[in-house]
Amino acid sequence: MEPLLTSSSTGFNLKQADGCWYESFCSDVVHGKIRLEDDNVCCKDVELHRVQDVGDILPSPWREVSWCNTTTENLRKDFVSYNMLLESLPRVKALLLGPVGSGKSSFISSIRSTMYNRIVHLPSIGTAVEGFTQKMTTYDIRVNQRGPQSVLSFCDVMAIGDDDSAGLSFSDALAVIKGHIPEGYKFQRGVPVSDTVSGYIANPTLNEQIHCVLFVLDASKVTSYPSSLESTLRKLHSAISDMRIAQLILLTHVDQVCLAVQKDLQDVYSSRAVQDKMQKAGELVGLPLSYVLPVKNYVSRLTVDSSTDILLLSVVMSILQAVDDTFEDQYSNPVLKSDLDNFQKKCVLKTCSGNYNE
Ligand SMILES: Nc1nc2c(ncn2[C@@H]2O[C@H](COP(=O)(O)OP(=O)(O)O)[C@@H](O)[C@H]2O)c(=O)[nH]1
Ligand SMILES: [Mg+2]
Repeated sequence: MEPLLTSSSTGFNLKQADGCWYESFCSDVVHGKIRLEDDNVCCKDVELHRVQDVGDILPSPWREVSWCNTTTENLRKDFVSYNMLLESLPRVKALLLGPVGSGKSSFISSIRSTMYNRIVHLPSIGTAVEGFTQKMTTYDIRVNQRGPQSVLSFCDVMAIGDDDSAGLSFSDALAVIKGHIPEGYKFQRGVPVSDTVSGYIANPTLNEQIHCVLFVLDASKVTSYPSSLESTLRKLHSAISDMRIAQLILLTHVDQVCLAVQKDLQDVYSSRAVQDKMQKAGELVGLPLSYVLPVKNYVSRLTVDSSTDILLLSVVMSILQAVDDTFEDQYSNPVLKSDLDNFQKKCVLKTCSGNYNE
């Protein structure tokens, strides 16, 4: 009688003979002979239950999300009808900053996919070692493909490197944030942006500068990023805080750190692995967990789905609210055009050295 099923970890064997099932347990060094006194117990019916390791799934989610189509629709409506606190700011510019392959370009196409209700392919996505995105490119987000422009746009730039000599340098990142860099500028390693660059914007207005920085990190790599990247991120975080510009952390690839989340994105806030990675992402930059937003970009699906859209649209709403939160204390309310003009005058910057010319 050959065993039909053998489990080496439990010493469990299951056999069938003459229409009967027989079960037995062999002794092993770990478990010994622990279960049945008699071997080859004959059973009429055998029910097999597989006990999965549920350690990774928390008993209840730690952030509440209502995963239904109504939520997606409400988020979409809230986004397209959003009125910025600063009414005279026509467009919020969010900059994506992160290492190569963290999913910056994929995130932009994912947001467009959500809005167009179909998968959008941008040309600059891939796995080139040094990153595909070399140029400063601004992507507007329309409410649908031929519809009006929303209040939000994203700036994609060269990836930040493990240290200042590779990728976007610290001073170049600050120059982008302050609005000195013209659209289409091609970054060059080892050649910092200066005011001799063609199209250099010497006196950027509030509309030309970045209003929110999104640090984009890959959940499957947050525990293995080099410490040099951590110090670059922390330095940027500190400089951006001094400039009173909103910042958030976007944690991509959450589908790659937890099998349950890969199968069902709705487990994202029940997954201990995702929670740990979010915690780690916050620590890398130096921001609290509430600033960390998990997403799964559209990279393999050919159609959009409601759960993915909910996380993506939640990021969009968080950006707009974070920008409002940072402006709230800088303006009287209601916001007047004169307030904006005064603020813009204050924001005229001398150089890319990091200081406002107050
Ligand atoms: N599984 C998974 N793959 C992703 C995700 N986001 C991006 N990718 C993949 O990661 C790679 C790099 O993405 P890309 O957007 O070009 O990164 P960038 O260098 O930061 O612009 C591409 O192959 C994407 O398909 C995600 O959320 N989940
Ligand atoms: Mg890119």
